[in-house]
Amino acid sequence: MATIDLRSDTVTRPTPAMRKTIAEAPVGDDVFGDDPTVNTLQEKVAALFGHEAALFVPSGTMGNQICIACHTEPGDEILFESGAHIFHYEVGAPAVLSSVLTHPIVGRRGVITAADVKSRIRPIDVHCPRTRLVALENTHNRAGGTVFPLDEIKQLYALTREAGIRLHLDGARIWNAHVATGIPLTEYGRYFDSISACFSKGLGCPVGSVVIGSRAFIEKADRARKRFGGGMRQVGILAAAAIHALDHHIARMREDHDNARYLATELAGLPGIAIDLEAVQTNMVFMDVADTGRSAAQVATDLARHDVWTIDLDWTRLRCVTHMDVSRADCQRAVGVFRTVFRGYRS
Ligand code: TLP
Repeated sequence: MATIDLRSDTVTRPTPAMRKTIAEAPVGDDVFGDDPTVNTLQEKVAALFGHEAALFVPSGTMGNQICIACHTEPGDEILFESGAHIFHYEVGAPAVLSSVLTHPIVGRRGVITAADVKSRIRPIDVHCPRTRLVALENTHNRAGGTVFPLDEIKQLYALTREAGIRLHLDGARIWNAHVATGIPLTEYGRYFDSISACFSKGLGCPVGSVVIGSRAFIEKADRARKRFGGGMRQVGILAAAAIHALDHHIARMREDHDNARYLATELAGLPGIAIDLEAVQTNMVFMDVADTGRSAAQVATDLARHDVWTIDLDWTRLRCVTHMDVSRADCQRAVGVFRTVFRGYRS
């Protein structure tokens, strides 16, 4: 049986049409700014978000870290929701690469409010680190692919303007938020000083992310990218995949969201699984399997024996992510496998 890989939307493989675009892409040396396909992509993405400029980068992690480095000085403090990717999954990079303090705030389904942030902004005082940056995540990965409400974003934007601090968006999956809400990308773009977005997740590209901001910010980001070793040469072959994905793979994400909803509603009824259905808003399904008396890692191993791959996030939580390479029929088969495995736990 073919494997159904629900570990992440990063596992997608380029489609034949995407491979053809890659093969035909005109290229040049992008460190010299000579790659026409990269330049087209950067202009296209800047326009999509209503910003002046954009910069193609190798990964979402590098995109976030470039932005943190450009907004801060050593000893500054950055605020974010406690489940943020930049805090959990970027290998301590804010401390190592930018020498900043990280200040996590426990939110609700990945959302922190202006009031949460306001009370944490440091006074201007010789003893204190300077609060410099607030980073939001939309959709929020560790909260289950949840959407950050636009009204809250607007209030955080107003607060950061008033306080003279910057607002960054880890928009690795901003496309999913856009598809789930119908809110235009330009509208999201209005409220952030910088955005990092990924092509290599639900959009189905093999590699690539982008940083978006003002022209002055992107000039600074270009230097940081080079310093971090992210200057790339004939990278138009990857930018071509991203252009193709923007043209063909955004609207179809609705299918991924429908598949996640299908999985969640079917699995929520199984004894041993607890799912917060309200948190299932895009292409992820998180479930707590503590009631099985087994660790999430053990459950993932048992499912994998039947060719259904999931990922354990901690001791009791398991994640399933839907994407381009998972069909409704695959989800139906996966539900059958969950039923078999969980039935086994009761006997
Ligand atoms: N997330 C990956 C893993 O790193 C956990 C995944 O499988 O979900 N921001 C967010 C919100 C992300 O979810 C990710 C990747 C990144 C940034 C980093 O992107 P990459 O992997 O391109 O560095």
